[in-house]
Amino acid sequence: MTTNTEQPSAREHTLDRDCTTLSRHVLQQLQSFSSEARDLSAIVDRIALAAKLIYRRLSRAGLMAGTLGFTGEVNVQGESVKKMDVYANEVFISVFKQSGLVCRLASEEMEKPYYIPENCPLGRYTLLYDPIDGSSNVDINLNVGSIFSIRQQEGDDLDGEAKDLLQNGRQQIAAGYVLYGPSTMLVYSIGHGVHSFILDPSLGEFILSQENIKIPKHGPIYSTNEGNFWQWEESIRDYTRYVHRHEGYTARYSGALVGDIHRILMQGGVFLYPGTVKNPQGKLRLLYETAPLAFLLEQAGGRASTGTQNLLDVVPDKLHARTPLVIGSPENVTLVESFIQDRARRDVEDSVASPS
Ligand code: P6P
Repeated sequence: MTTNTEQPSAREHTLDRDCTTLSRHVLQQLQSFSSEARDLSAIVDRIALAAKLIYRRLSRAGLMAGTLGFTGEVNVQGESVKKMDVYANEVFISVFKQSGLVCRLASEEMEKPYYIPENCPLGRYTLLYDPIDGSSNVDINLNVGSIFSIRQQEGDDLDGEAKDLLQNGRQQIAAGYVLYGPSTMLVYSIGHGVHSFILDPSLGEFILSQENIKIPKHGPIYSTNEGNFWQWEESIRDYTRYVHRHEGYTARYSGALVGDIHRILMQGGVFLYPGTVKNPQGKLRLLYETAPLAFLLEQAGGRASTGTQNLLDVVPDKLHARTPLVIGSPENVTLVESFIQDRARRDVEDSVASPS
């Protein structure tokens, strides 16, 4: 038997780690058992339940009729909807019913926020999420993810438009993602560092795998869809030409944001999805993609910007607002920004030198 003064045995240490579930970890992070701490712990636990349900479906998707492929619908983003998108979206709604926690859900898949009436009188939290990010990868059995952000409701939202969500990313109280890969991993932060949990299917629990993850200050990876080169601003082309001509860089891009970001978090480097001719504001959505990832990467010592503005300072004008994204190791993000600043300076000098 170990007394408090003795070091726990290896067996007891392993047992304790197996008992460090998400809900317990959140309370440890907050060092509190207040009602707010318990609420946040319960919310993260419900997100974990959603992740388990989505993992279970994904792991059998190829064997279950009616699971893969398209629904034939087009979502508010103008994107063809996958059956898995619909399922995952409904999972997040279902796990918060009868919870008394979350009144509103805002999703990539829903034009308007979804209200859970039985929760609304007292549930003062809003979940913003991308239920399945990178769903184009589902049918070819490559990694996909879910992205989530938690905000507190401000005011009574009497018109049901959830206008209080149109605030910058510093209003987030928690954010994270689930990576459905060789293992299913949940990475989250409630403002006290970044921590990862791995789903142990034999337990049906997410077990602590790494605490206080810190991104390398610089990394070799640049992650972007170079097929958009023809649509990019000249400054982004300048950056791309630079990494093509200098040793020490390697390209990695999966077409699924969560996996690409997780690689950057763990190995260092930069992910960029700049504005394009088709999407001048970029393709990625602020409230449930770029802002939660910016929150997380900043907590890990990284940086996130639009290329010209700190991502967490961006105030959306609508629920599905998009932003360009440059995110990753601080030195790598700064390098990308330097090309944008240089090009802007040269444009000013050119306009002064030869006014039109
Ligand atoms: P592209 C998936 O559709 C997604 O929203 C992100 O997961 C991913 O990073 C990006 O779009 C990929 O976009 O234009 O490179 O196919």
